[in-house]
Amino acid sequence: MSIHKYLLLIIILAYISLVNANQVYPGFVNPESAVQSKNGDIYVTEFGVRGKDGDGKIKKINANGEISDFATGLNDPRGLIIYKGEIYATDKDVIVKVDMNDGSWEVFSGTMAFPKTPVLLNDIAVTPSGTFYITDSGNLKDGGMVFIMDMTGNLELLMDENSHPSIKSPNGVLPLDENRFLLVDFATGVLFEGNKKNVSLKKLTDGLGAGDGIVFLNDSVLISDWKNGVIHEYRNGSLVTLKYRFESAADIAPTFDRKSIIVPDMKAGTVSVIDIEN
Ligand SMILES: [Ca+2]
Ligand SMILES: [Ca+2]
Repeated sequence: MSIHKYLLLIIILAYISLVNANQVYPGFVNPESAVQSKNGDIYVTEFGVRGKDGDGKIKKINANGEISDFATGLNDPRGLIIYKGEIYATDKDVIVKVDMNDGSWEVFSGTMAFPKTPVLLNDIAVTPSGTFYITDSGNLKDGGMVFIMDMTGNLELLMDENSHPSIKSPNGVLPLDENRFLLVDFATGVLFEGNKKNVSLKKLTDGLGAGDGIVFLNDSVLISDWKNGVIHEYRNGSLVTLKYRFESAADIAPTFDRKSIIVPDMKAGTVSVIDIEN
């Protein structure tokens, strides 16, 4: 490598570390989603090889930054959430429940429990009273679905392309209260506000690229854009792209103190924790 190329590389690396501040944890194989528990542990899904069964994991980053396998033997886990002391995760075509004490897991809702055959289960989110929203991204172009699950594991189809033609490949979902929720579509980059009670869907904005995760933080909505490796901020009806750069920003999550966000970078194999300046 010539001295000029070497210096250019140094400048690029310095720039990357400057714009993506705080901690970066390497060594993940296709990390997709993260959640932080109140004691500071960060749980990260990694689906390994897509379509290969048994190589999916949930890894744990403890408060000292040490990374370990927490739950193993999964297939293609993506979204995960902590509710009443348990982890619930989507795993390709089932929902699993993971014991937070030892990482042992069981299928909570199997494939046959779905009213329509799941294809690529993606995000999972829950309201305070225990209504789960689960997205299925279909073939990533269309065929997606949004399901509702209760605490007994019973599932209902809330919407799909037949009932709502703008549903193509739903990915990130975030409840706002017991009925209203935000939904972003990976295929079209459209952000919607939905209503479970009257099964309605209203477009808020487009231009989100391949929309993945949604976080509500400090009166603004942050949406990761997997394809462009950026995070967009939606506030008061307008859209701004934040300065942070990734290879492929997957499903973002707030830290437990809600001061920072956790960004799994699927292609880079890293998990970053970044402060969002306001
Ligand atoms: Ca896999
Ligand atoms: Ca996702």
